[in-house]
Amino acid sequence: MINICELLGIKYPIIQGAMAWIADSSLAAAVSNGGGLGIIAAGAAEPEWVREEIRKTKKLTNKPFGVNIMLLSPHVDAVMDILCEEKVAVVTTGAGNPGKYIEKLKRSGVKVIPVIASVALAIRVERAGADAVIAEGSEAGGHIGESTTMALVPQVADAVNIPVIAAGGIADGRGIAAAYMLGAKGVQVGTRFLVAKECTVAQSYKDLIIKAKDTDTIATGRSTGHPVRVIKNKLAREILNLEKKNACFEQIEMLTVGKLRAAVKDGDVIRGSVMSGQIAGLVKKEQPSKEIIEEMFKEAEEIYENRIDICRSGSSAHRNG
Ligand code: TUI
Repeated sequence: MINICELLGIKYPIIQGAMAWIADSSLAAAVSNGGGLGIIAAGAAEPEWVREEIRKTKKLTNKPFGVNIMLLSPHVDAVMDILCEEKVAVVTTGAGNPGKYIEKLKRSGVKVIPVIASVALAIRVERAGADAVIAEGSEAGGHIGESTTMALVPQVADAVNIPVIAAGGIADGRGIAAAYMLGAKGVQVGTRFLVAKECTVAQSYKDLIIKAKDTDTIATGRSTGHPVRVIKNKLAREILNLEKKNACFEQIEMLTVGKLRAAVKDGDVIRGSVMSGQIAGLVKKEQPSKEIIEEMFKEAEEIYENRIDICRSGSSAHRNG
């Protein structure tokens, strides 16, 4: 099976998570320059914004980078055309099945790596020609599926013959090592890059992530069929209250319109939507992207070198220990 670093032309098998409104040319270029695969998050942005960010990134790095398309965006078709025209190295997709776009992307020389939250979708996108899949567990921030990373990754790894990249709950070397033990060949990391020096999100957003503890995130929107993991703030509590009262889809949607932008751009971390993974409690300081990547892989390698024998009393591993 092809190695992720060879497939993508990168030094470390790490992809930066796509964070809508947040991951722009500044972060994408820094991650790619640091040896990972930087990603511009197209989210639901206007197509011309995406083209501009691609061109800015090309000026900031000569390394490969990618663009993530959120498939619920009203601009998907136009953004797909731009990605083919600009010959972006890699496209990751989220929040849907990218099947109908895969052939065109591949014909334009673009590698396609869908983010999936189930075995069924992993199999479908492999058949449609995906180069790899990102198996994202529900520990992740933003729009999530039902399965945890621990349960999803090995099941996807058994079901497909393309490389599986683990996502959700990974923010240090232990997370990387664990992902590999589950059958992953690479990792996607979002929450830790939120606090990267080159991440342009509002400082109050970064501060909230750094302050967060293990139990500070919650999934809102389960009742609408679009669960989203966020930091528990005033907005999250209001949404959860509405859901408890069985409010209709429109009422809940109305409360969330423009709220991610409010948190990311205006720094309103009380009434805005502060998307974050459960691993925020492990994220302690702002650092350059390159340092984050190097630190994570150094930790993972140390774990590998000093690997602890998994032993039960009387096993040979224990006796030799
Ligand atoms: O897409 C993400 N994370 C995101 S997208 C986003 S923007 C947004 N904001 C509010 C509501 C909705 C989106 C913020 N975070 N991660 C990848 C991901 N994809 N997680 C889960 C899925 C997913 C879920 C269901 C993919 C496919 C799917 O079903 C498709 C099918 O047809 O089976």
